[in-house]
Amino acid sequence: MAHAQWARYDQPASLRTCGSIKAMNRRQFVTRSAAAAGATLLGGGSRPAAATAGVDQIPGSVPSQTVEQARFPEGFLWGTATAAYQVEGAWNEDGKGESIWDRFTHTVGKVKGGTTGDVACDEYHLYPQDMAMAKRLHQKSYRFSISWPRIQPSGTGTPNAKGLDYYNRLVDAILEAGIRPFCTIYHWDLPQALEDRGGWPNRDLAGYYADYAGILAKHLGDRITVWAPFNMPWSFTYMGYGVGAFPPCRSNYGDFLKAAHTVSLAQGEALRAIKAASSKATVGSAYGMCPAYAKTDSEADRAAAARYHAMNNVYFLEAAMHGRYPKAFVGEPPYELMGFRPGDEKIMRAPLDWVGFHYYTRRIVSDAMGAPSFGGGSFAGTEIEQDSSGGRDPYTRFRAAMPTEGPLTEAGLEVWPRGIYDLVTQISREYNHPIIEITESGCSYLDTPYDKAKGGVPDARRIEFFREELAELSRAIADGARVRSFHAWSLLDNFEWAEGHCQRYGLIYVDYRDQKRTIKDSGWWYGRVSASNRLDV
Ligand code: IFM
Repeated sequence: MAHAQWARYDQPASLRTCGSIKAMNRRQFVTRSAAAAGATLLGGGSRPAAATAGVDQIPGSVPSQTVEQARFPEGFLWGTATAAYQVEGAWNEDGKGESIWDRFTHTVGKVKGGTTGDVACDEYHLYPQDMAMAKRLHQKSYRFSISWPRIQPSGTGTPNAKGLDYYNRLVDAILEAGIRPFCTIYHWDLPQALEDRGGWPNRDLAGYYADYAGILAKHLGDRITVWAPFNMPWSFTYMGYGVGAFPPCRSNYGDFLKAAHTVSLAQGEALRAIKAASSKATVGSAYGMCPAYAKTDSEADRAAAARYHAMNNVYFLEAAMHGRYPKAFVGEPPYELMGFRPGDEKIMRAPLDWVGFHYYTRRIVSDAMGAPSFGGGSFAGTEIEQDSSGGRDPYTRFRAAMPTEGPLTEAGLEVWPRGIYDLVTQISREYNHPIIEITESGCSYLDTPYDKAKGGVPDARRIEFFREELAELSRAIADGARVRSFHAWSLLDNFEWAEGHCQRYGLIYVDYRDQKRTIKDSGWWYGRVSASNRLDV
């Protein structure tokens, strides 16, 4: 069955211009049917914030008193996050090999606007000024990723000294700025040579990946103590192998399951390789998560929401913590399709030292057992699931929709501050109160430098987004969640995957014509928050 996103990607990139998807910058005051549904799920029994607010309040918004009273603990790690392919550029410099994203973006028609990450934010050369800006904004943590093909151009073998040198210099610059370096080992840029050997569905990649992780820990582990093996493993396996929205553009559910299983094995192998190479290492995660709210209070919808949570939120977490997969499927997990072998549970098991996850938006989930056919899922951007009417696949049998009750960002994601409270408290409950790092959260708005604001970037909607969401996070902390950091996505506007330069998530505006950086109003605001641990600044 054809997926909706192909219709868009099949158009030449020149026809898919920035900003044409939807007019999303609106406030929606109309309460829609999902509001009631949102209250029915996720345990805890508390009412959504909107229900406690005044009648005229925007659905999902947080009362200003909660914002004013919010306080974060002394030593809280305020940070930002980026990813190598999205910011570095220098795509073929100093011996770097080709990645699957180089191949994808160099294929006509794949990226909106026809842009590539060849130059991106030129972080490869401009990192000293970017770290100086992070310092100016009182940052305490910087989450960056390493490009595997910069370290091992063909995915295996002797490391490329010039690639290692770059990350040595970067880590030194981060530390000199008084910031904690937080390393994501893999944020989607697989060496093309490994895709040519079968990609993630090939379980040999678990071993190659563990070697790569061990090289990093050996060379950088004297200074980096915080490691996340994979950024959003569900997303890159599903979008790359399950529905083909991302490279390597395969759409086969079996390939997705195999890829996901290799990644679970790789996660476990990598944890052991990192710890063997660096005694200072702590290992956690950077999973993408969306709190799942059952569409109705029916048992079937609640069970579907639980399957969504198992598949999209905790599949890899459960594998690491307990050496098993959670109940994501109707019936037994399709072990054969996954390529699961006896003994794999021991390889997967690698209890994490802390749990990291992102929060952007939420999902409303319903049962699709009665669906006559399966849509196979369809995605735009990195987060938006569209047209789930038929249910996603024949194994999980749920529909997951993104509600539009709250306002939408430019990328079309619903703003729902309460979601972070629900998600953080749920993970805390389910995993015995682990240390939590919020590894990403943010919003795309296209505000630009404005001459009437003396060239500054007045991006009030982003400030509001963070203010309300962080107020909800502070409530979760007050209620006992052991959250020690928050990383805004992103330090800089950057290359937004298949959306190219058409989305801007940064606290710092980047003019891609000359690489000029301008700190947005939200960046200055976030700097004051970082300096004071409060939101009314
Ligand atoms: O830009 C992405 C990032 O790479 C992964 N998480 C979501 C961000 C915004 O879409």
